[in-house]
Amino acid sequence: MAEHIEHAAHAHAAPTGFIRKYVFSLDHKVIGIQYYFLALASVFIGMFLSLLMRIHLVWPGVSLPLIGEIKPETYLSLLTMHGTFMVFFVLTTAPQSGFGNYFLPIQIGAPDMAFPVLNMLSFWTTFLAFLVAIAAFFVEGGAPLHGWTGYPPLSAVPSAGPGEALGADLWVLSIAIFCVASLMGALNFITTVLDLRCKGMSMMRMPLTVWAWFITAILGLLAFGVLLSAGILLLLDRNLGTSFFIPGGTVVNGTLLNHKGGSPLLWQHLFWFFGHPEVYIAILPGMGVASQLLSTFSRKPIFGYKAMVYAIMAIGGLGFVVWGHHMFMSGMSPYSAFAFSLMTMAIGVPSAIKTFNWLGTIWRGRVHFDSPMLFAVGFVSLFVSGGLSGPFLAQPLLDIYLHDTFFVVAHFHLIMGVAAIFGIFAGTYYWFPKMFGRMMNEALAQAHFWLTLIGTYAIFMPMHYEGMAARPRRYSQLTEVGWLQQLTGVEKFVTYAAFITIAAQFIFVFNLFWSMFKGKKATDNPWNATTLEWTTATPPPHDNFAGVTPTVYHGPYEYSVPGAPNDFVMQTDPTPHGGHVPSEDKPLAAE
Ligand code: HEM
Ligand SMILES: [Cu+2]
Repeated sequence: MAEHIEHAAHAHAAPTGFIRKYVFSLDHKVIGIQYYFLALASVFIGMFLSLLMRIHLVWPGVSLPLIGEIKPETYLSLLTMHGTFMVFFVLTTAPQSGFGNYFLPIQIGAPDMAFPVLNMLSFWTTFLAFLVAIAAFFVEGGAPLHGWTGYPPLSAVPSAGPGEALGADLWVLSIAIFCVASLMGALNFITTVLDLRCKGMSMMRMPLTVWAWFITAILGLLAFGVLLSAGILLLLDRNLGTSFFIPGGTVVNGTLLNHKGGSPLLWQHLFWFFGHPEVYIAILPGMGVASQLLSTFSRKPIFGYKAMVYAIMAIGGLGFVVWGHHMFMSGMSPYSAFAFSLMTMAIGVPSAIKTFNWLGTIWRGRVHFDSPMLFAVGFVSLFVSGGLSGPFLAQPLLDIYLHDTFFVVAHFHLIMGVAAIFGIFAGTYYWFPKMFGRMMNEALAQAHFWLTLIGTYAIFMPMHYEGMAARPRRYSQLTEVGWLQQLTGVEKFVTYAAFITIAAQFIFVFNLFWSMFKGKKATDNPWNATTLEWTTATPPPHDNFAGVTPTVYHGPYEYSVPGAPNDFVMQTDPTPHGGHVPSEDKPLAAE
């Protein structure tokens, strides 16, 4: 009875009409799927823009059907919007707001998010930000040139170039709206984890996915507030004549601007105070998914659960004190540079703890290489490959040479871009049966995995060498530059690899939609996993557990427990099982 009252306080009646059910829905599961599809649309926009860039880099004069010739300024617009869509609308949206929305409440045994209306608002606000960003393509001058980092004075002065007038206003506006939406989402996630855990779900029994979403939400709450303020100041500089970021004496196209006293460096500090935590906002949920899957598909408890929790916290915390490593070239004092360098390398410690614990988890496990597991292993591989170049870039002396070269492009695509995308794929193949009630086609999934893994390495590995050969980034046309002639072959190779990798993504999309309607029917727990989403129906009912609040008796990763009847013990299993219990919690205390 008490459970029912508690339950009713957070529940809302199942809606009936199409609009309330699928459009302005309050159901966290529908909202999660909406975020997912927004990210899917964005990733195709982002990929398309990257393909245009790759084509232009090797055949600068070619005229494309419908698009025509790509001018140098168009290249910079493509670049800006590629980075913007990928970072904000894909990597911030799918792993956290998409999967987090759908599975966080279920994994902690809650009927919904703490604030369902706020949740709906945060999705539609994100959608508005998406529309405003798209609009930037279609206004006079087109999309802005200033890159996803929006450095002033270029981003602050409307006359600084095509795309820097209305296009740039729309860009800043879009980012600001996105920040508001993310702040709402972060509040909701944090409150839900703190307040809505079911009986027995102590913090130290939460799946690592929940930990990752929780810490990511805290990072978001701190980081997006700063970017929002910076964005508002930038809008003021652009439209109301203030001078936060524009220094006195700035001359643009022969005209002396009427601004004084501002500092472009102020923007860099504010932006990167957001920007570095942002890369963790993108990657932490993927780490959660990888931990969950490596344990499930190795049929072994996660190695060092508590160490994994503390490592996520440490990465999150240290993430706020390293932003200066993006600014070694800004003329900062060598003492500050040394401090930022030291702090950056300190992040290597919790990152290595996570990596070794992942390896410890699969070590001597009975590993099943189903597609979710392949992508989880791919995630670890990309995270390590991208991570190894980090300590090089963290050395101010080396960074002075490598900064703004393709070495950096290689580094961040591997560790943040593609690793996080692999986390999204892993989550999709793993949770699709629960979300849509059917299995995805495994043969197509395996083909998708191998093509994507080999393809991304083929695209991004050679970029390290290009960077070391001093090929600068954010330049539209370098085919005529003497010392870069020797790279023409590598450049072509990368572009062909991009063609193949992007083509492989159509296998994924086909599989996604085909399986929704034609896939094999899924059971409630197709992977024999232990966490709460696998205890409920497939797909879950409107209030997740059909009116019964679950009670949790076990940690999240009790696989191959000696004496237990199966090789997995569900978190809700009330029966005692003999032998040693690997969870760090006492087995049968439901608190
Ligand atoms: C199909 C895979 C991809 C290809 C072929 C690709 C290609 C490129 C290229 C050619 C550039 C421009 C480099 C330059 O001239 O400086 C770039 C920049 C960038 N990409 Fe990607 N990319 C891909 C996927 C991604 C993903 C998944 C992300 C997610 C984080 C991402 C984020 C970025 C960012 C943030 C920039 C920098 C934009 C800027 O400098 O303002 N990319 N990418
Ligand atoms: Cu950083």
